[in-house]
Amino acid sequence: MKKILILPIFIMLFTSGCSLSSFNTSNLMHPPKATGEMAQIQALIERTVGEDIIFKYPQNGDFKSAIIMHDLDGDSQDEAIAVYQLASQDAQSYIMVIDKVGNTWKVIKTIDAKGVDLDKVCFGDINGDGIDDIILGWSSYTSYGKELTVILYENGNYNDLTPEETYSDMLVSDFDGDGRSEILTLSVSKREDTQSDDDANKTARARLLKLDSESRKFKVMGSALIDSTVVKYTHAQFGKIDDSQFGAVIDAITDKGRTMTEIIYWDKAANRLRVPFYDSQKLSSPEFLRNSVVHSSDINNDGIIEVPKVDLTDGSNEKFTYVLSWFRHNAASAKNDYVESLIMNEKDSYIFVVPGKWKRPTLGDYSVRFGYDYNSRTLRIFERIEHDGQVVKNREFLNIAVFSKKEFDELPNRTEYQILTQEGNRIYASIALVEDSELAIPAEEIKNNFRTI
Ligand SMILES: [Ca+2]
Ligand SMILES: [Ca+2]
Ligand SMILES: [Ca+2]
Repeated sequence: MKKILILPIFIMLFTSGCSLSSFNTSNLMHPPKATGEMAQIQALIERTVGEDIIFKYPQNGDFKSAIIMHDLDGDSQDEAIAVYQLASQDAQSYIMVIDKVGNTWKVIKTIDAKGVDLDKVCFGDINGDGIDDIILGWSSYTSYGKELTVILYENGNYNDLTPEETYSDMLVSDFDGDGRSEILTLSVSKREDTQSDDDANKTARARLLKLDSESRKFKVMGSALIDSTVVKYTHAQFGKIDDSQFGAVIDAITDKGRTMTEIIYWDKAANRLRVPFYDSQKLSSPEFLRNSVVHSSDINNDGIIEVPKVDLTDGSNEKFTYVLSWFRHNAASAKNDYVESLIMNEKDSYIFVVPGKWKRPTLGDYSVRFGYDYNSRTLRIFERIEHDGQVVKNREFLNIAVFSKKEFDELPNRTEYQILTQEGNRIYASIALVEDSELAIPAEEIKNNFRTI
């Protein structure tokens, strides 16, 4: 069953890596001509403010269109928000809220925007009335200075508030479980921009902002240092991090071009924001640092987000053959629990899901080590078994290799191999090297866990 779940998800991850980058570079400035309701809304905007306008498309986030539809007043019908600039004006954009009254779209409110270009639009119930409010983030020329506008729907009016905080990336969700959404802001280190390496510029910070209904101001509910080597947050999601804790799982790129993951959650009992991977000595969170762009994801569909770790196989190079392992963070124990792993062999184009039996600790203390031999294109699998602290076995017990048909036919011991699959002139085969391995798995399982990519 595991195999069926993990293989498609894994392939999806890799292909989505490619499609993501092509999506980012696609030119969003030329949308398809609006039709239906969209055309009516666009016509209304142009009738109201003139045709010479520049629509603002959010550069990041889930909503990337010029006119965003969302139920803003709780009537179960979508209203529309549009951000635009008048071609005749510099450095001023406007936010327009449009509602369908009867059969006709009407402009309900126009607000002077805080910024010119849109970074991100999010929705969340900031004031706790059960209706989503609008959170807009504005682009900035610095990587940390993006400003926020929050538009609340109150007593039939749309009122805008401006939190004082700026951000590099943000996430809107109910972090403390009180039914109201908070805004998590992430700010990268200012070191790059200011060229100043003092403490204030060196560190990066996460802040959790909550609306105080009395003062109508956003208060910093919690604040914590986060990895200071991050230059860009690439993938922020909110969800379950273990059986009982919700939190943000954020993948990011470091100044060395590596991928890392930060987990940030609200610890209700301690009343504070927690960043479990952060190492205050290193000013970074190296726990899940990796060279491959693999994002955190609920890899096994159990509703909990797993975080990937990438280990080289011995003698290999990450670009070709590596072990991709998934962990879930356990907030109570502050440990990372192993979930699944697989071998990714990009050189020979296959993946091999590490059998459940090789998970520790089912047979006492053992570990499985993977090596890759370039010349023979062989994945070498070693077992190391300890009993009572003594190494009792340490040996190579299984190989997976790829051959041309001719090479395979000429193998003196080819009858000892099990053919996993044959593609064109390529034969993928496995061979058990010892007969009494405690880690031996049935030939059928090897075949099931193997897949070419
Ligand atoms: Ca609300
Ligand atoms: Ca909340
Ligand atoms: Ca999961």
